[in-house]
Amino acid sequence: MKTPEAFKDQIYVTKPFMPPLEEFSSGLREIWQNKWLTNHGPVLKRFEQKLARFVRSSNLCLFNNGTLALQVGLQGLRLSGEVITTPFTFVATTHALYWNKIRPVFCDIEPDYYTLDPERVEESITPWTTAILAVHIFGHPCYLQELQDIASRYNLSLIYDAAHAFGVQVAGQPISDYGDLSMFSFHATKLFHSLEGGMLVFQDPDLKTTFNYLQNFGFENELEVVMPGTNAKMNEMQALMGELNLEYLQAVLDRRKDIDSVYRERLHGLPGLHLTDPPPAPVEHNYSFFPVLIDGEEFGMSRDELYQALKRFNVFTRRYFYPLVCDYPCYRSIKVRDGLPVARKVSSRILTLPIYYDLGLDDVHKICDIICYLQKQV
Ligand code: T4K
Repeated sequence: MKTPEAFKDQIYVTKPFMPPLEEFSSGLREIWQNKWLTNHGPVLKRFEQKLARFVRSSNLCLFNNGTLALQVGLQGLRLSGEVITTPFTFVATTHALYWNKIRPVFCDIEPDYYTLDPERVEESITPWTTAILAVHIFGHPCYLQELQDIASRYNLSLIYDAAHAFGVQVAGQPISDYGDLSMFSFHATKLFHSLEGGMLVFQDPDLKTTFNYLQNFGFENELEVVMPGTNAKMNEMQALMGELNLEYLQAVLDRRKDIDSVYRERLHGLPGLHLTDPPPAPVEHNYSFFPVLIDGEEFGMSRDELYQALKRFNVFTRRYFYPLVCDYPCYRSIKVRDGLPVARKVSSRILTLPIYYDLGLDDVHKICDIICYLQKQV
């Protein structure tokens, strides 16, 4: 097989979708005229209303990033003690617990979609458990019914880190309909972004006031502070980017679906490369990542060797999420009940391939050519 040519420019795991510059500049003109840049300005209010229609709920609150949204969410629910969570996630999930002085209890994941394994969750409950913090990792919905049953039976809060799950629907309902609270990240690397940003969607309408206090220093009015809040507000430029991007969301989802199909068609059956099945109906997926697992022996090179080899072709994949969060020095002292065998296996084999709106299908074919070439070389 002829050696494929390297890409001229670097291909990253993701690239932000950018709306037409003219639309952004015309929005900036409005902001310039308003001279209102943050603290619940008119663009933010408009964006909030559009999102409320999108998630079919007005129980939402916007933040300057997803991490602070989650920290505020946990604080507003007044959680303490232990919270059961996954080690196979971005560090921010666990950091949000730590910043609330909550002890994370790491629990193993299931091997199909890499979300929390409900059986392991139930085994991890102690008298100190107050909540389950599960992650819809790569946009794969968790075992929603099973986790809800456990949460209801043990009277626990059920919180979803839905950082990857914007746009995911289950039986025609937004994924935020599940659990007590969902946090979405609108970071630049996400399929839907507001430069940086975050959103909480929740079931209890009374929480909205609490979250609004908590994200704005606890101010009730000029003279009264009702709780020790932080500063976690979304500003007007973020809101503008989000508002514009919402108009293009369907186009972004469609393109990602096409990219996902090409990868599946081209990489299916490649020895040592395991594709993750798309979530089954009635889930409408958002194709936020394209994760594959590499079995080093069968593939002929390890996941890390493939990751390095792809760089020589200017393809910059990522090992999301390796190492496991429980293996970072700041969390290593926390004992885990079992060895987290599934999470360890997945984390040591995972590789997420490039997927984003501007990635041409020819480029996806070329990435597949390179992977097939590397596999045959060994
Ligand atoms: N929970 C979960 C499960 C999460 O995945 C995240 C964030 C959070 C919570 C917290 O939400 P936020 O507070 O971030 O809203 C990135 C993102 O920074 C992070 O938001 C995201 N998860 C995580 C999965 O990925 P890095 O350190 O991998 O980002 P970075 O800068 O290496 O970017 C990745 C690639 O994206 C680069 O190779 C190039 C490309 N890129 C990046 C940026 C920032 C661009 O093309 N343009 C850009 O502006 O964490």
